[in-house]
Amino acid sequence: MCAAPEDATRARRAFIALGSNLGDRRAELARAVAGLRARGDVTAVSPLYETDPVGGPEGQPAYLNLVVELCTSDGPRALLERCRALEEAARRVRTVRFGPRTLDADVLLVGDESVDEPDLFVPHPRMWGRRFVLAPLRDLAPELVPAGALERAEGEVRRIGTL
Ligand code: GSY
Repeated sequence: MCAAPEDATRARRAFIALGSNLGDRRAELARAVAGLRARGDVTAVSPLYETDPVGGPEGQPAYLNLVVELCTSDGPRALLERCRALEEAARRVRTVRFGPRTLDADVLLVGDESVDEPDLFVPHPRMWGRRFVLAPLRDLAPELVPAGALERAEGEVRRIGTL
């Protein structure tokens, strides 16, 4: 439970993953974090990681990844809309599936809610196998990452500081 400023009853702890491997990656992430902060419900930003691409075409550039924590009364769909707006603002064009992108924003967790809809799954279905998600998530919320999950997950990650 998180203490929300205006509506403590509906506020939940939520986590959004951000990644970029095209253009000025750090600037893309900084713009996205600023966009999320505009609503006033961001409570923490993880350290920044440079990460090997998982999936997608061979030879993609490395990603920068981080996780943002919110204490929010927004539900999963409202958070998805915020993520999509950030991706649009970054002029992300979907070409190759899992290919390079200026910005990827994914809803990971929203309190203990589960959503299973055609365009929205919460918890994010692939998060438990991806080190680029679990490493920054563990920095913010170690109790949410099961023992051994980070070690079993795919992809090398290097913590490179903060945004
Ligand atoms: O799912 C998010 C986009 N993405 C990433 C990413 O953000 N980081 C790394 N390291 N690999 C990725 N593959 C995909 S798809």
